[in-house]
Amino acid sequence: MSARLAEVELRRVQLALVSPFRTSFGAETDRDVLLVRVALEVDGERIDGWGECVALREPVYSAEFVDAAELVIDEHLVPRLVDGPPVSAASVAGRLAAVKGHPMAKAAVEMAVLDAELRHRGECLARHLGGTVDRVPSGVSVGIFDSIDELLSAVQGYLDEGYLRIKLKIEPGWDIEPVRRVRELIGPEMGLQVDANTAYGRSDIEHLCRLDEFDLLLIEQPLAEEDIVGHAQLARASATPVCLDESIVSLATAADAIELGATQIINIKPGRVGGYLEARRIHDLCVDRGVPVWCGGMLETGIGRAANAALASLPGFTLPGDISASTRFYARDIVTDPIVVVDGHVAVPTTPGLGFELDLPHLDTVTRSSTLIELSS
Ligand code: SMG
Ligand code: MG
Repeated sequence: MSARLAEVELRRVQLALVSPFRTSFGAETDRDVLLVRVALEVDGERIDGWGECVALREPVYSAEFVDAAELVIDEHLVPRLVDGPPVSAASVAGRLAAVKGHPMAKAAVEMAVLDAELRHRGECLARHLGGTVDRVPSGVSVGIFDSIDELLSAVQGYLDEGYLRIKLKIEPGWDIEPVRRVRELIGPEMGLQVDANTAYGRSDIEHLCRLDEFDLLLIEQPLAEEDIVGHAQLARASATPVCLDESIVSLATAADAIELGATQIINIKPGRVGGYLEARRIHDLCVDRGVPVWCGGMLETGIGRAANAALASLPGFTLPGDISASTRFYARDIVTDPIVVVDGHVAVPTTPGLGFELDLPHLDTVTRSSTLIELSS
């Protein structure tokens, strides 16, 4: 296949969340999403593909943020794909490698090219990546509340919706007691895990070991992104498996963290590692090393969630992912076939491309800006 980049559009979409989502780094009340549309010209035919950038409005989860992602795509990434050899999804990462960092921006571009390429070939993402199941178990991520009663009522609602695993956001002052009470509510069998989004330090290791009594599946990213040694210390001290999220930004960081004993499970987020193809390489490495993985979430719309469900159908994804229903965050999605949870599972999309169709009239109503990038070539 010999494809040329014929057009690139950057769209900013604003979606209100059905309720605020509070983590140790702040509260999200709406999502400012950057979408990338590419038109590929293949054998005289034009085919559109869409990608979703998972960067948040502010650089509080990681260094990236959505304004910066839009700028870097416009001024530094797209120009590198215009001149030179034909464009293919497999070659995007290599062609963008001279630009340091910005994995979420790079991932969005690669995703759009991949979507167009797969649509052209009539192939779905799950098959392209090597997925082996037609549905994946669904977990839900539950934010921090003002009171334990509010937390328990939210968790009860998610149990009623059939989620198979609960993840609680924690921070200093909101950890042992909320976890104890939720464990009491959900019983000993239900999967439960916690995510601190870097809110603790090495001096908290003893305190974090108190979570051992709740039989958690894992503790996610308690310490700073850079603190690989601290996570290894915690992993030695605690019975709860340590799982890295923010620290894993590439195949190489994953390999190092495993070797150093800093992560016993890995949360794979395609945006954080530069795309779905790097995500698959991390999956393959983890299978090889016997490290379980699961698919994280960044409050994606139906575009990113469809692709995440496809990724999670690979055999190494042995733990439920943060692939909750569209209605967990959004009253109305921008796709015609939003993710739903049935018997605790999400269906793996089988349609060509990433596995979604856009609700274009609705997308237009939530679009705040749209820019066509000048392709000089
Ligand atoms: O997409 O269902 C989702 C949210 C999952 O908790 C989630 N994501 O650190 O894993 C994480 C967070 C990052 C985003 S918080 C605004
Ligand atoms: Mg996390």
